[in-house]
Amino acid sequence: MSHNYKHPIPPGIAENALINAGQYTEMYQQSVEQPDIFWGQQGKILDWITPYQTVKNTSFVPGDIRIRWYEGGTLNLAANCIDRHLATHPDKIAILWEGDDASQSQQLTYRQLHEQVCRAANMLTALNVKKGDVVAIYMPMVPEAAIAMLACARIGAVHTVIFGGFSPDAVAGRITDCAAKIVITADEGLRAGRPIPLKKNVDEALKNPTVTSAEKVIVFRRTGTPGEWQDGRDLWWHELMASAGTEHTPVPVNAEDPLFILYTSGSTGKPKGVLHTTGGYLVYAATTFKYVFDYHPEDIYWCTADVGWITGHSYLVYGPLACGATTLIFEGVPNWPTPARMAQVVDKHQVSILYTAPTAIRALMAEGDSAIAGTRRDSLRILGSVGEPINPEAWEWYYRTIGNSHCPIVDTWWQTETGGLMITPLPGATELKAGSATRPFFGVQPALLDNDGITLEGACEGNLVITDSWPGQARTLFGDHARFEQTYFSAFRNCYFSGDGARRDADGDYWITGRVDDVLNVSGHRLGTAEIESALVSHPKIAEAAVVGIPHAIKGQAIYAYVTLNAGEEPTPELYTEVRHWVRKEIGPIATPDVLHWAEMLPKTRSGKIMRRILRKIAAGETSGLGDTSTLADPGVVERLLEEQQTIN
Ligand code: 6R9
Repeated sequence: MSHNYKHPIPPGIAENALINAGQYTEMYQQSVEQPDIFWGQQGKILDWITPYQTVKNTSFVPGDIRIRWYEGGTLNLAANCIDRHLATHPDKIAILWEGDDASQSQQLTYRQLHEQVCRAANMLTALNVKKGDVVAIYMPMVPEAAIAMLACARIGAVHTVIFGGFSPDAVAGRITDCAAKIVITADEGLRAGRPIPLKKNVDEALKNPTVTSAEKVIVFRRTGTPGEWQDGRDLWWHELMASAGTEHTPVPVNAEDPLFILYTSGSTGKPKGVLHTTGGYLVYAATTFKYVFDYHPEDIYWCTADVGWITGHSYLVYGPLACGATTLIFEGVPNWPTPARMAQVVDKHQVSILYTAPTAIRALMAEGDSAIAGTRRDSLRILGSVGEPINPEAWEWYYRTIGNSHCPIVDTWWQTETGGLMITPLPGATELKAGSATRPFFGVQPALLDNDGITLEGACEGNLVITDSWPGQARTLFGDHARFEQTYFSAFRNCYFSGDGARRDADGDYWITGRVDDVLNVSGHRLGTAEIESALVSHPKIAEAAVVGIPHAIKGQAIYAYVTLNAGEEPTPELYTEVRHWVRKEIGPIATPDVLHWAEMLPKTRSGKIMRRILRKIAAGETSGLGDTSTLADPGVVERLLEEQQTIN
């Protein structure tokens, strides 16, 4: 089957969808021709305390990068996600929680969520957290993670959620960078039956002398094993919550007041603190949620992303709750205790919209029919994919096996920096092609440029940029607007550069080809090669390191690290294990190199630049097409590396 084969919209979908093909075309046109009118109208998806005066005030001109939406408007995010639904559906389930162990589950209605978030807001206020203060959240996938985020938003505090898989050093770096005053964590997390020592990691992070801002640690009790307790600093969540009041008036904030900072990897240096503000972000999260998942009030929606990533922010918590939906939070992993766990959760909770990642789909596909054993999945209506390009084989399997060939798949391309979905099908409007993210969402103007910045027309492949602002766009990098301009607006004039490459076919559909910079995507997690290299060279025995990605059947990409040892050091099997463990400790398990290649020397140009293009080819086992190696300082080095090429076992 050709990869350009179009799947027609499955029967019954377009008739009942919020947007059909004709409406998409009309609305898209208005959204780009008259953004003020279009987004002015869409802004009404929220309740505003003071109405906005100026819808769009943005510029992508170098030296004047300005991204402001809904200026003059004031609102409260938590009130939009909770309080306003109390009038219409107080007893609807807001959060449905499924534990790692299937015997544990929990339901929180909007009324109950309101009470919890009010208590948590009062708890934070009692600890002297004020509007604009930063709170770090390092939590497992429990409702309290969402409650903590919403409580921050309710009092105008800024949260930074740190993925529970990050190491103490990575936690310390983030807390220091944004000067978080409070850390909210759990004693332990639980995944696939294994405890994750979150509180112990926080203890270790806070021992780091660079961390001076964190005054208190609030500990949610999940397993009952918090480790060492530091009186005066450590406080139990359940004790504070029990003594906090259930009444709380949401604090009005300006549309452009910060909502959260989320650290993400770039091609250079330390992780960047991507800053999102309140009004535009929530309008965008809510509208994209509503239209892209074709949300209907009776839906049960499940996004499998961890709350520590942008998908967890926009589509586990904020988008769905702003729309008054029921969102399922799953603590565990899709293939434990059986490969059919994901399908079982779908049946058990009658999930109608499922949003997951290609890496999970490929892992289940590898299990064959046992991934769906004993399940029906007939509650499903819409499927979604996010995090990395989905290969057509995985797409077809998802469509046929999980979705019983009757659910459209929305393959949503977007990024931490975009706040919400950017290029994606709409269920009732878009014919699908396996592996294509298809068309831009309302207000999104993609373009493909060649390396000289020339706009390419028609069917072509190039660097994916966006030529005008949209409400969900990140406003800056926390504390470093110059780096924001440099990273996203300097490669190509007057547009936002995504760092991705894409192809556009003759129908005008987009196919994302992956990162064109030094960012890896391992199981849907973004990792900078520079970050891993810097962790490697901080090991006392390592002189130099270069990290590249290689194709991997399940993870998408695997991490291949070339390592040069200091003179006199021997590459032993013990050191191999130790170095992998070192990176794990420095960053976290997701960054552990799959392969170490002990290299006597790295190929460099005469000016000393490491030739990554060549290293990528050698790692992938490509012996031909290495291109011009004559500029290398020592051409013989390539031959030697080729002989020692390592494979993943
Ligand atoms: C939402 C999220 C962003 C990078 C992005 C791209 C890749 C995400 C994709 C996709 C192809 C899709 N990516 N969705 N590539 N098709 N549907 O994942 O944010 O963690 O910041 O990663 O992920 O390479 O640039 P983030």
